[in-house]
Amino acid sequence: MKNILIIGATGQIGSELTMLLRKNYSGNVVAGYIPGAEPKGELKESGPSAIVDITNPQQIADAVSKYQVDTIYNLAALLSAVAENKPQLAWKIGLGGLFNTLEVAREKQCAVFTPSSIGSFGPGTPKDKTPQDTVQRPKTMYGVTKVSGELLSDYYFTRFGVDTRSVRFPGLISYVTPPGGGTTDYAVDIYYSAAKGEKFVCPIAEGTYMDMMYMPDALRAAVEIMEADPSKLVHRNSFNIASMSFEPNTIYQNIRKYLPEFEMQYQVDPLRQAIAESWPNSLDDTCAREEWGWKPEYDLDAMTQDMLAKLKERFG
Ligand code: AKB
Repeated sequence: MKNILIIGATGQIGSELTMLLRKNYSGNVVAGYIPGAEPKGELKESGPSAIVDITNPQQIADAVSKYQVDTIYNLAALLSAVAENKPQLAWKIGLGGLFNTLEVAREKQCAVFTPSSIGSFGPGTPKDKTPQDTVQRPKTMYGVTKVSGELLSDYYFTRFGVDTRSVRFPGLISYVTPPGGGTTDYAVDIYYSAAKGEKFVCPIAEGTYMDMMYMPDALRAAVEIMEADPSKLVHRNSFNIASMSFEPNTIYQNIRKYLPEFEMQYQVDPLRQAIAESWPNSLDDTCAREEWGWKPEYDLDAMTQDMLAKLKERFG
């Protein structure tokens, strides 16, 4: 049995991870949310929820005490493009919020999962098959919070024994809850346009490669890293994980296999393009494979078939 608190449970990852954890574990799986982003439908009905604003340490501590939480999934963050427009808030949530979470975890002996990202790398990082341990000098506030979060999480493990673990997520693609304000969002939006029969206007230039992952693989990674045998972990915060790397024309051509009429044009967004160009083309995930058995299940074609089938059910 596990009692779990998910902070940011109604966001892109949280809405699906909360449901998966409720299926996997018999204890309390508490959906932490902020006012204005209340859980709805199955997410609301299937388990407890609590107002947990990550910038409010008392709210985190109260939820942890009330539900005897032993594991916290900290999913609160502003995504990369939004964070560039609101850097102060991005730091407050990303780093201030993580500090609050780790302090509660230290006092109440909780394990903590906090995702990092391909955004924790920068232009000085080797671009192809980026190694696990390498240069991390990001140029975005999002990246600065992610690399600082990795360091802070490792510090709480070595200094206080808090069981912190995490992965560096690529762009995540899902048909459930849309992302808000990321650089990789185009790879979600393109499927919505295709399924609705609309032309897609791509904000990222042809030839710009980034690592991507289908949500079921990402959710499995978040569960498996927290289940991993700690004696096998050489690394903790954070593991490179990977499943596919593509650029806009590759995904467009893949969708056209199933929808030959689908059209796309480019209208590059300078902010997102600059961020994308500062990130790696692809990550080397050997350490995750060796230390806790990470293995993706979806490639681009399998993801496209599933995304189009699910979105077509919704949009007809
Ligand atoms: C973003 O684009 O900001 C995120 C990420 C890759 O971390 N999806």
